[in-house]
Amino acid sequence: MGFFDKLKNISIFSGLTKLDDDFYDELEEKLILADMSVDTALKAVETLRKRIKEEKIKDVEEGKRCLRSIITKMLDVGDTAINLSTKPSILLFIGVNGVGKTTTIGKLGAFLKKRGKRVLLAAGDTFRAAAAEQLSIWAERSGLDIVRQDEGSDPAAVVYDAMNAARARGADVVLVDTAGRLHNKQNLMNELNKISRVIDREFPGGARETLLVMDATTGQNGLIQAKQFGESAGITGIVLTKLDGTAKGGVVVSIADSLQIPVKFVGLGEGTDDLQPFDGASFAEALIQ
Ligand SMILES: Nc1nc2c(ncn2[C@@H]2O[C@H](COP(=O)(O)OP(=O)(O)O)[C@@H](O)[C@H]2O)c(=O)[nH]1
Ligand SMILES: [Mg+2]
Repeated sequence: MGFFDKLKNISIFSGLTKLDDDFYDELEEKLILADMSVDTALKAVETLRKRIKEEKIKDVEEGKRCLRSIITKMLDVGDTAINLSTKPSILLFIGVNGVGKTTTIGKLGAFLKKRGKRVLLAAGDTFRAAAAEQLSIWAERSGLDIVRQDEGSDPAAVVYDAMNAARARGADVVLVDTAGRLHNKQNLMNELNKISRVIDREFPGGARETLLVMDATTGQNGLIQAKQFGESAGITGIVLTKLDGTAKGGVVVSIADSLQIPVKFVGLGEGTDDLQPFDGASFAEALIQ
């Protein structure tokens, strides 16, 4: 069983038997039902129409393969691997409350540890004590180091501590959790800038990523949020969570296409193993059935 089998496809091609005008209309409708934005669905269908004509495709099955390759290409907007080229490398997780930042850090920490990396977690969500507690549970479960401070302390101070701990303990990767409470852009920018300055000072030239975590079930709303965060934060990759059990995988394509930022990981459940590095071709194959 492939990992993306947990993604419910909506049988986009079922019932489509002839490559006529109805075919394109129905296809577009089904892509939108799978939570692709109208723009992205139109673009995919128009590209397919063109290629079917150019390549003189007659067979629906071949049309399906063609659409998969179009979707794969739309998803290919940058490097899907995370940059771990320096010791330590620093990954910052941002996104609104409840999207799955802390859970993703727990899962990714375990994933990296399994691959021989020394992982340090930084509990930069100091807004609620429960957030650091939740991260500590993940750290304990997977045997990862963690740096935390009291509720209400400055997230940049937590990051400063984490940088020192990373040096002392020889960490390969530092995963930094943040709060999702940053209700306006100025706030967000100030807080992220402050964290950035600390990292720059402590590890000049260190490999760094800012990963925007998004909840797939929020669909097009999530896309608007992502745009707002993206304008402030210099995002280098997307983590899309909660793709398990939704029939809304199409949103992945809209996100990559409209933000031109690569999806790097997807979450398909709440367990330790429910995180997967993203691969556009496998995803397109699972989505277009
Ligand atoms: N089904 C499912 N639930 C998830 C996934 N990722 C996170 N969650 C759940 O979403 C809720 C919020 O996650 P949390 O990590 O606390 O979000 P945060 O506020 O962004 O840190 C928790 O109940 C998680 O267990 C996922 O990939 N699939
Ligand atoms: Mg959290």
